Amino acid sequence: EIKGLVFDLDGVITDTAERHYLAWKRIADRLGIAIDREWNERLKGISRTESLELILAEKPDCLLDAEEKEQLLKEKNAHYLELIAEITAADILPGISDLLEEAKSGGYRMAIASASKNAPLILERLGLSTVFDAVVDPETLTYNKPHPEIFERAAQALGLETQACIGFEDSLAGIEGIKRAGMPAVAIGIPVFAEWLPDIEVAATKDLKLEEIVRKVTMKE
Ligand code: G16
Ligand code: MG
Repeated sequence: EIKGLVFDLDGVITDTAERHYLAWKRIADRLGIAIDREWNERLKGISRTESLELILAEKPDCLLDAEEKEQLLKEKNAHYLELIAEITAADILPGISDLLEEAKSGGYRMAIASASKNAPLILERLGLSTVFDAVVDPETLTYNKPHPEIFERAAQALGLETQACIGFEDSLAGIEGIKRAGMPAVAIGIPVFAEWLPDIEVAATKDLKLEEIVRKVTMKE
C-alpha cells in the first residue's frame, strides 16, 4: 500500500532546472566550452561538483587546479542564487499545488529528495516549507544520484519502506536512483530512457493525476 510520496525539487516542484542551466552556461562560455539545453539534460539531478567535472570533461586540455574549480563552483552558485532571488509561489510548476493539497488531505506522507543544497531556501521562497514531512540534506549523503541512497533516506525519514512510496523525478539519474531503491517511479518530461524504466511517464507536471498514479502502481504490485 502506498503511504508516501518522494519528490525531486528542481524540475518537479519548480523549474529551477532552467536557472541551473543558465548559471552553468555562463561558466562554460567563459571556458570556451559549448553546452546547450540538450547537453544540459545530463546535469539534471547531478551534484554541483560533478556537474562542473562533466562540463570540464568536454575540454580535456582545460586543466584547472582545485582552487580554480572551487572558485568556479562559488561563482556558479552566486549567479544561481541571483537567478532564484525572485522566485515566489507563482513559480510552482503547473498542477503541483493541487497535487500536494490532494496528497495532504489523502494522508500521504511527503518528502523532498533533492541533490540541491539550496532546497530549503527554494522551498521557503515557494511557500512550501511546511508541506513536506522531511527534506533529505544532501550534505549528509555518501553517494549522489543515480545511487539510491537519497531515496532510501527519504523513505526512512517518513518512517516507511521504499516500496510504500512513489518517487517523482525529471532526471535519468533520479529515475535510476528511485528504481534501485525499490520504489515505483514516475518520470516527468524525460525525452529518452536508458536502462532504468519508470513505472509511469507523463509529459509535464500538469499531467500528474495522483489517484490514477496510485491506482496504476498498486495494480502492478
Ligand atoms: C538539482 C539539479 C542539479 C543541480 C543539483 C545541485 O538536483 O537538478 O542540476 O546541480 O540540484 O544543486 P545546488 O548547486 O543548488 O546544490 P535535483 O535533485 O533537485 O533535481
Ligand atoms: Mg530534478
